[in-house]
Amino acid sequence: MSNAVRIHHFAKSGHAHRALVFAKLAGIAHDAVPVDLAAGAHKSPEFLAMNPNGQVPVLEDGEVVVSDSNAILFYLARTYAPDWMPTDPVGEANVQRWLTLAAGEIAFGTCAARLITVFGAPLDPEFAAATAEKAMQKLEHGLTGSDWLVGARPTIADVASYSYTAHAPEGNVSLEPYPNIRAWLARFEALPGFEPMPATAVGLVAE
Ligand SMILES: N[C@@H](CCC(=O)N[C@@H](CS)C(=O)NCC(=O)O)C(=O)O
Repeated sequence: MSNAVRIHHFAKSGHAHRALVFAKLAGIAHDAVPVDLAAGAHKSPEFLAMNPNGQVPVLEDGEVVVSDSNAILFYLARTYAPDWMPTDPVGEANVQRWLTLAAGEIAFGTCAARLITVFGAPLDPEFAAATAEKAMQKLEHGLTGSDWLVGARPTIADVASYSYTAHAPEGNVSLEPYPNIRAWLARFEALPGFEPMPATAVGLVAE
């Protein structure tokens, strides 16, 4: 039997990409299990038994089941990749600050803007654009004078913030005004093991 963790994902989900790209960057053996969102597979009884919220990503590690992308990053780092998560209280608190941004302004701004343009989601485009701009400004400021969001090496703070920020232009959120973010994205993409989320403009089609 395989010792690999299983990551249930959808190829065009930035939340799922967070979990997958982390497994790749950290060299964690994993099987990527596609979930056909277009067919409603994420609302099946089997899937809801793993995640009652009916959302990807979900991680299975033997008997352990973890849903929510940031929770998955935390679990994987603590279990298999300790270098990616500081253990001192200040470092850990700083990582948490960025996970909050990823679950806040990035999700409701940068991600939402892309949900509107790519998937036709019935969300408020003005709110999404304004919230995305707040996310961008916080990242740009946080990367002033430093290569990574927390400390001198990449952590799960960078992983959680990467996917939707890299794909912000798909939601008509320009990266042009943010040189620190653009340099950080390039640095992240140069890490060994990095694999991108597929670029998309065609909607909710499983790959
Ligand atoms: N807070 C969750 C959000 C996950 C999420 O929004 N997943 C989306 C794909 S990006 C999804 O599964 N949407 C289907 C649905 O909500 O019905 C996380 O971080 O994992």
